[in-house]
Amino acid sequence: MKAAVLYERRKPLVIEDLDLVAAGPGEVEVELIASGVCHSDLHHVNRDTPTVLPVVLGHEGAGIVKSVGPNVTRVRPGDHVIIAFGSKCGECFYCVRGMPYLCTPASPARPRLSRGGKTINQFLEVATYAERTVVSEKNIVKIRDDAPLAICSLVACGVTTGIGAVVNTAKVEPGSNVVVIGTGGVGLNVVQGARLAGAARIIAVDVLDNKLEFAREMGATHVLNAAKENVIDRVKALTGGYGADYAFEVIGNPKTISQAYESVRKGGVAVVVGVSDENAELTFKPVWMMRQSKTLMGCAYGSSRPQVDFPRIVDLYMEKRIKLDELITRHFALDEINEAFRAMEAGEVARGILDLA
Ligand code: PAD
Ligand code: ZN
Repeated sequence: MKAAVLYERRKPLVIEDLDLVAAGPGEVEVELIASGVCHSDLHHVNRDTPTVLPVVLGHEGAGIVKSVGPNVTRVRPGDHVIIAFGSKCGECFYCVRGMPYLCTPASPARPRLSRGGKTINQFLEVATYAERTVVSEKNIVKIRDDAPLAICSLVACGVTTGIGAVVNTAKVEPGSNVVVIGTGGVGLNVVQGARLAGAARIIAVDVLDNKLEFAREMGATHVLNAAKENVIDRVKALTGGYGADYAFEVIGNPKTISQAYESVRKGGVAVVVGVSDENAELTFKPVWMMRQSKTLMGCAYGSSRPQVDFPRIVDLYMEKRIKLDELITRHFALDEINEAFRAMEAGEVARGILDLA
């Protein structure tokens, strides 16, 4: 089966035929229908990270169950599924506390991909830039048959992370003032999460006007172009001089993390969603943290529990309470993955999606 392999950092992915194991005990083979293209994948191309190469990237996938290994009870062939990324062992310190987004498994997943007998790693144990994948049953979330499967692939990362940051991590209350810094594929979902939570003002910040247009469509009440305006001054002016109740950083840059922290009022909460460079450092004066009683929090995977959150998010979409179609600006074939990365980096798309079927 075909997949997109990263052999070398800062080099294009290579489309190759790989060998995929048959689903073993507790594993499920999925015929992938689509995979969203997330900036987290591109970070591993552009940056030096702990991810071991060669690797098949992609972690925002949905598809149809092709076969199941022994002892699989959650799904059967033909089921429509969204694949949750990262290990989800269900047994570790974090999983048993309801925090599968921090899962720290006792043992790693077995190698499932190879070429000429040499192992190729699966990014985040899922590797969705491929025609098929084999993953643990625990990563598989069955969804309703009437939901459009390709569009629902975005629920596997961007939508769940963005909405989850608002609803699960920060627990934004109705009437809050919210700032979202960086309104790309994930930030746009923070915007719609804030709308869902009943935020009064949703202030979208980006450096590209087309992203700010997308943000308006997803529910932003105000937009700021950080390349042209002073973000902190404008946020204060829009919030009675106080600052926002909540700010979300959805880029992964210490400068914009500081901006998020500065944008919130005394007692406010700044949430870091963006993934910064491995060696990036943040400096700030902690005395103000005390004086202003501010909170700075991290947010992995929208603090989500995929088995609970994915079906809920799909229901919200099917009831037209959230928008997913509008997030998809362009479709690409698997062998256009490098072009999809270029379009994302250039800021041309809200979200790009690979059609894999
Ligand atoms: P994206 O490229 O679609 O969006 C990033 C946005 O930030 C773009 O619209 C840019 O124009 C904008 N931007 C860049 N610099 C600035 C700036 N200085 N001021 C304002 N806006 C700016 O990426 P994405 O939405 O796919 O991902 C965003 C980040 O979130 C990225 O770091 C990714 O790795 C991270 C992420 N985190 C999780 C998680 O679990 N926490 C999950 C998924 C993605
Ligand atoms: Zn992602």
